[in-house]
Amino acid sequence: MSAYPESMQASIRKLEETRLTRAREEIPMLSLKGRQELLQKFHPDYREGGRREIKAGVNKGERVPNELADLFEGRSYLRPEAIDLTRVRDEVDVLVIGGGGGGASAALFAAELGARTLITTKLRFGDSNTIMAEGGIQAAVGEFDSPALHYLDTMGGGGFHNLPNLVSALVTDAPMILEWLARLGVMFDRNENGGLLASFAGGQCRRRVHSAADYTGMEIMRVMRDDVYNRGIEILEFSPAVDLLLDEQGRCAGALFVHLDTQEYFVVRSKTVILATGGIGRLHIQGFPTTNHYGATADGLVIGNRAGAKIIFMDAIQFHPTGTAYPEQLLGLLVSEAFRGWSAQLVNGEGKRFINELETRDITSSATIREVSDRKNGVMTPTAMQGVWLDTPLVELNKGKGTIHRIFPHLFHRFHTFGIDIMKEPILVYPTQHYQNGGLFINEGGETTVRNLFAAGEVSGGVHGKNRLGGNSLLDIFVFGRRAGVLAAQRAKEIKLGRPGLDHVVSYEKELERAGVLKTHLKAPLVLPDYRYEKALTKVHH
Ligand code: MEZ
Repeated sequence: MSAYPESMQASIRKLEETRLTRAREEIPMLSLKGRQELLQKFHPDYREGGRREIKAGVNKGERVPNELADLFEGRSYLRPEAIDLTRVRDEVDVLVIGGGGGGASAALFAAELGARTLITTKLRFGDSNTIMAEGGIQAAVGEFDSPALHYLDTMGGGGFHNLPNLVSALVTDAPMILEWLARLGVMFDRNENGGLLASFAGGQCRRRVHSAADYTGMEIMRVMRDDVYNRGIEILEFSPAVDLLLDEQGRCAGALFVHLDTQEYFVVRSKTVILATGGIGRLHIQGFPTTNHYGATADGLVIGNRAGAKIIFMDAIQFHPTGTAYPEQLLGLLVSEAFRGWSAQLVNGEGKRFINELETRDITSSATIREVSDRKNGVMTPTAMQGVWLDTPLVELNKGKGTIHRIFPHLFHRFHTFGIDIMKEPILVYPTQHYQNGGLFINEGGETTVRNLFAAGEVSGGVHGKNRLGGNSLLDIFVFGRRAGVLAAQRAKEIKLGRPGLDHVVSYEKELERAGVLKTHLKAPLVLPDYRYEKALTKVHH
């Protein structure tokens, strides 16, 4: 018996009727012009009224999503005048803020160089978008692949906006990072000869995504956490950073924290600081659901901006084409792009394909939005959510029986819990907020425009241009985590700690006030998402 309600089954029957002919159908990739038109008409980044200018600080004039602009206009989490900056809990060489893959790798490489290193994290060590990553990590190690091809794909995927020096660092470090992870003990999928298995993601000319089934991030974090614990690196959990501290010369010199249980604040002084606070999915840009973990509330961007770090491409948000649209309990959760790499097709309510599934994410998501909102070919759920089908049984048909159990055990189990057998029935999907393509501007060493402040992973920007390719995020956190960790540890050797202060917070707020946009009722960073109002879950605009 199907777990889908009768109202959704008519379209499943249409999908089944067309499956065998569809399986052989070729849909050409769109022309550059066709892509541009589709984006401009249907991608949420281009929606009228979705973004506005920042009115104060170093990023004045930049356009960012309204939800982030609100936080940039909020008040500091703690009133600077009430802070006793002598309440110092720790004094270290390298302070790493964030407990995902970027933070863990930065800390490992800094500690390796002898730096006294501290990791702080808002929730538990490992709670992050890294641990939720499904599909895998890119690295050009295949026989007919090269970093040069990886470079071209990444630039093309980002609309050629990407900063070339960062892309070059990304793709040339990638094989070394993959080997480092494998040596640490990450159990990547391998073929019968022991070689690394690789699959396609959108926008790639070669199979280049390496996975550990469909829980690659979980497997990587298992190993990362062990290594951090084994090396005795200190970790402070449940301790969000609520502001950065700058010395008399405007260099980063530590951070101010609040303990989530006690609400007491404390200071960590540090010669260098690495922000690895992750993404912003829990701001639910334009009401979209998200794939992100609970702590993804833009904290690093908020405190980095306030401290004077430049941002780049923060107008570009990534909506992953295959967020779950049914059942409602799974709304927005990721259904890996790897499914499309393994031949699953996107199918509308009439049983027809509407886009080549290996177009980049911005294009595929825009095509789905067009299918639902403009062409009215979506499939409606009983709670009026709409989506299109991801024809997962095709994977078993094309790639052989048992492929889903082997490659997608986690997703099989997740849907099975709700009575849906994805080997026999499709999954209803709709774009979901997945990633911020931009972030804090960094150089190849991971340093931001504030001296001694580094950033790694999703909080940083530039490398992905305006649209990241699948598998480049698990890669970027380790490439730039390592680079930031190494440079911060080296730099720390030359630094004499200055006197940390919060004057920059006071002057930023004054500037907001003068511009008439200070939101006195809103504390920033948000720290935890706010689900008390209707804004959060099902308010997707079709
Ligand atoms: O890099 C990603 O975001 C990725 C590979 C996600 C996925 O679809 O699995």
